[in-house]
Amino acid sequence: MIEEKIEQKQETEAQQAPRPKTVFSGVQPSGKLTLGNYLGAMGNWVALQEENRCIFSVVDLHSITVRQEPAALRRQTLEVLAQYIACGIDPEKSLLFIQSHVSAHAELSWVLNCYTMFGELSRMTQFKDKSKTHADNVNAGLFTYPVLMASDILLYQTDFVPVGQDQKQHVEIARDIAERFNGIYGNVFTVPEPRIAGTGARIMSLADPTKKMSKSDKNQNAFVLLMDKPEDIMRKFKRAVTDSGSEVRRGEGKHGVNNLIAIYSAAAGCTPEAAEERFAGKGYGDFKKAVGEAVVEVLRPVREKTEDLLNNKDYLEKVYTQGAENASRIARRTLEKVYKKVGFIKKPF
Ligand code: ATP
Ligand code: LTN
Repeated sequence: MIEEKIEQKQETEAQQAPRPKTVFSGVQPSGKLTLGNYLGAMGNWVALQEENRCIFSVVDLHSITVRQEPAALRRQTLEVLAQYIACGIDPEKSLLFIQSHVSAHAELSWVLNCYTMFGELSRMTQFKDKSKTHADNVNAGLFTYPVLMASDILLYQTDFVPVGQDQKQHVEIARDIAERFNGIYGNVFTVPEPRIAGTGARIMSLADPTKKMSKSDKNQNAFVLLMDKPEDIMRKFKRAVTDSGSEVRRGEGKHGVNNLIAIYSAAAGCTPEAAEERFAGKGYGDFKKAVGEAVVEVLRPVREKTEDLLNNKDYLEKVYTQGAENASRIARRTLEKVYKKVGFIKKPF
C-alpha cells in the first residue's frame, strides 16, 4: 500500500517536473581550434551539461563546403572530438557524435531545402564573406549551409543553441524554417533560441582586431590555437596589435585593447570593469603579458588532456560509436514525422 502511494507520488512528481531542455551545438573540423572557438563556444558548453540534455556534434558535413584534404579532415575530426572532452564535456552526461555518422542530417536537409527561400539564403553574411574568401569555389553547399545547420538543430527538438555571435543569423534562419514548417504542418519542430556567450562571444584577430579571430586565417599570428605551446601563446600576445593610447581601458575605436580586455576577463573569470581596475596605471606591455599568462593557464589542461586522448583512439571510437547510435535513434523519430507530414509513403523496412 505504502509502496503504491510512493510510486503514485513519484509519477505525479515526474509529470510535474519540467522537461529538461535540449541543447545542441557543433564545431566544424575545418582546421585547428582557436581561442575564439573556446571562449565563444565549447568553453561555455560545460556548465550546460548539469541541467540540460546536451548534444554536441563534430560537423564534418559542413566542413566540406570548403575544400579539405581528406587525411587532414580525418585527423581534425578526431582532434575536435578529443578537444570537446578535454574542455570538460563528459560523454557520460552529453551525447557526442560525428555528423556524417547520422544520415538523418543530410536527409532532413534535403526536405528543408524545399522550405527555404533563395532570397533568405542570399542574405546570409557568412555566405557573402566566404564567397569572397573562396571565390574559386562558390559551391551550392556553401549556399545551403544554413539549411544543414537548421537540420542539425531541428532533428533533436532543440531548445537552446550556444554559439558565438557570428552564428546568430544562422540560428535565426533555423527558427524561421521551423516556424514556416510548423505553420503548414502543425507542431513538428521545437523553435530553437540562440544562446550567445558573454564577453567571449566575438574574439577578434590579434593581428587585425577589426576582423574575427578565425582558424582559417592565413596569418599565424592572428589566432591562438588550443594546442599552441605556452611560449607561442606568450609571443602571439606580445605581438598583438593595440592602439596608439597607453591606458588599459575600453573605448570606442580601441579595437585592440577592447579585444584583449575581453580575452583577459573571459580567461581570468572577471568582469571587464574588474580587469580595467586591475591594470590601472600599468602599460600595454605588462597587460599583454598578463593576458598571455591567463590564457596559458586556461589552455594548459585542455592541451594536455587532448594529447592524452589522441593517444587513446579506442576510447574516442567508443565515444563516437555510442554517440552515433543514440543520436540516430532521436533523429530518426523527427525525420519519420517529417516524412509523414510531407506525404511520403512509410518506409517498408
Ligand atoms: P572558419 O574559420 O573555418 O569559418 P571558425 O573558426 O569560425 O571557422 P566554426 O567551426 O565555424 O569556427 O565555429 C565554431 C563555434 O565557434 C561557433 O559557435 C562560432 O560562433 C564560434 N566562434 C568561432 N570564431 C569565434 C570567435 N572569433 N569568437 C567567438 N566565437 C567564435
Ligand atoms: N555553422 C556553425 C557550426 C554548426 C552548428 C550547427 C552550430 C553546424 N551545425 C548546429 C550550432 C548548431 C559554425 O560554427 N560555423
